[in-house]
Amino acid sequence: MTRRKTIALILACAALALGATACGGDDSSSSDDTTTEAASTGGTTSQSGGSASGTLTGETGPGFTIEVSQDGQDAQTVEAGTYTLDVEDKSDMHNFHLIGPGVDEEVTDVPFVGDKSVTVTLEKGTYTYQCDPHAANGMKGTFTVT
Ligand SMILES: [Cu+2]
Repeated sequence: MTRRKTIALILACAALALGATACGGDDSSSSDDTTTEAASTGGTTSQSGGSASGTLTGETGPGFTIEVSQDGQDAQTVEAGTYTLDVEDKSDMHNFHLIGPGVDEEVTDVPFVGDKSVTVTLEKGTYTYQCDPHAANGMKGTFTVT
């Protein structure tokens, strides 16, 4: 009985000691998040002519998800230009709506199910894609055009 207690105590101490050192040594790397987000350089940049510069893929449904991807990856930063936007609408309860500088395009409406393709010209700024009935429930996303 007494033996057990002693062992438990020793173990507890060891754990405490370990915890203490772990905590102590942990403070070294509070990286300063200096995001070089460059307070936006002036507006006039190449408006790369009329030709399509790529393809974006949109997907809405069948669940409460919506996304835009480029080259198979979630689109987060996209270069300005003209794009073919292929939207796959997998549900009759969701739509696909793209909103941003110069664009306010409901590519598919709620009852529509299937694929639709539109051409969009993206300018610098932030674009939001959403399902209108469920945007408030988080069924939306954004990407940045640079
Ligand atoms: Cu929806």
